[in-house]
Amino acid sequence: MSGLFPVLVGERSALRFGGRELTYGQLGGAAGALAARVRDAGRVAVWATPELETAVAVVGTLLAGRAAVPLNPRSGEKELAHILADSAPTAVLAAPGAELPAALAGLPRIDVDAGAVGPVPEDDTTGSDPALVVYTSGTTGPPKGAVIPRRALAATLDALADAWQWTGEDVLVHGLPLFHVHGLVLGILGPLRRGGSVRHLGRFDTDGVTRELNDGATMLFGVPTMYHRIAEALPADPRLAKALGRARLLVSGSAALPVHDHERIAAATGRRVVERYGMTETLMNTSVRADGEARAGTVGVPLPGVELRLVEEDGTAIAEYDGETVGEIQVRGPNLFTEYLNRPDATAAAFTADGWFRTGDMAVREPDGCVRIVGRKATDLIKSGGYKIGAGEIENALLEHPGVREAAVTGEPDADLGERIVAWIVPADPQSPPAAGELADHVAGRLAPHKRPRVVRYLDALPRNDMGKIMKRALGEHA
Ligand code: MCA
Ligand code: AMP
Repeated sequence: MSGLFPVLVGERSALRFGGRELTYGQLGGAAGALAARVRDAGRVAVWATPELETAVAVVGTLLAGRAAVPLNPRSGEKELAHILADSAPTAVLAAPGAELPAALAGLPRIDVDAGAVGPVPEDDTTGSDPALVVYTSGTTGPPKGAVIPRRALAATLDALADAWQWTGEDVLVHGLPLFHVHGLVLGILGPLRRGGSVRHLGRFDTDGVTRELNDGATMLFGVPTMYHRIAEALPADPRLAKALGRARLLVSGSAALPVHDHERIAAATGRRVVERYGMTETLMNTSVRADGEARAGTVGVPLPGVELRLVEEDGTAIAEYDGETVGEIQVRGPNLFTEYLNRPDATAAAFTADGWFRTGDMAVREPDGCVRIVGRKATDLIKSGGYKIGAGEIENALLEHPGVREAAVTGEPDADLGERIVAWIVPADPQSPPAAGELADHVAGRLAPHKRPRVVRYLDALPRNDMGKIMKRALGEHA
């Protein structure tokens, strides 16, 4: 392999975070210097704040042939303890001055120096070597570490370059977090592999999008919540409409973008949002192509190199492209992860005997081959703000609160977040149930703020079937 980043020299802008910027030459120097410091490390954790240093840390780790474990800097103590015990990093890379929680105190800390200068090492790692371990929620239990090999990064980014006519001339703007595939792999490593530029907003807001698209940015990546907020802001903000109208490509992913938001954005800006479909374990599977017809409500066609099929409950593949027959999406290809770290059972369960990965997403194929996602197999997975959240891990956290006797967690439709997390609580003492805000803080502090319940409903008992299993569908009737 010629290396993941072919162009780490020259004066062209590689990364801009607010007022701080690195050219390709400077990025090569800083990442090269860091690579020399982590060459003998095992896996390294990266304290993934939305800053220049996170990008330098990940690029330097990859140049050294090591694997990076991005950490959500808002992770609560329980989540962080699990990730550290499971991934066993030998050091943590962080921006100088970043305050690290006590859970990280036992690890050697390496401050990332974005101004350092070192030689860019030869890239002698192979395609199957691990590049990233990204933690992702399942329906129950703590998150699992998806081990993403180097070849998957190259394969997915090159396939997207083909689908989106993505080149080194493109300037990407985004405000996504850097501890998931969307913001880190597509949003940072993507432009760097192409030799293009990325401007990160620090945090998403429509003013930042307007400013950057008016100042030469050509592409925007976001989750549906961000496009929903754009659609809401457009009627009162003609500058935003004009800026979006200038963009070459607006891309949405991580969850379904409602057709209503597609339509409002198209009507106000003349631009159609392109949807792509991916997953932490598979990176990107399908996309609407830049040279194809934009179609609201579909996620486009399989990317080059990705094999995709729809499968019935009994394992039979669906041959019809009839827009009606629903099956589970299964995929195969160089874009896939290799395993869940320390979880051979979960890895085995995720694949069919003949090597297809079971996504758990349900879809139909349109007559023109486009994939339309219609739902998910597991009702215990919630997509809120583009984050995948397992009901089980929140229930476990809630049950650790002394005021909670029983807990069940569901997702409810939400115009902004797609789904909002609802906690159904049987209080230990019905006379003084724990307040909703207290339970939200409890979950935010143990897991992560985006996993906190947005609504809490109190019940005398949870509806259960004869086997004692909670009937989540019946909970809706109590709303
Ligand atoms: C609020 N906050 C709290 C609490 N309440 N903190 C501690 N305890 C509390 N009780 C803080 C939050 O941390 C946050 O801080 C701020 O208050 C607002 O919180 P929240 O309301 O949750 O944020 P939001 O405005 O609703 O966020 C919307 C969002 C966000 C910006 C769209 O959901 C987001 O960034 N989503 C992106 C998800 C993503 O990247 N998914 C990719 C995974 P502060 O604002 O300072 O942070 S999927 C993937 O990778 C696959 C491969 C794919 O296909 O893409
Ligand atoms: P994650 O595990 O956080 O990487 O999220 C992956 C999941 O996000 C997929 O299995 C889908 O359910 C969902 N997803 C990603 N992109 C899209 C999209 N464009 N439309 C609908 N769902 C999506």
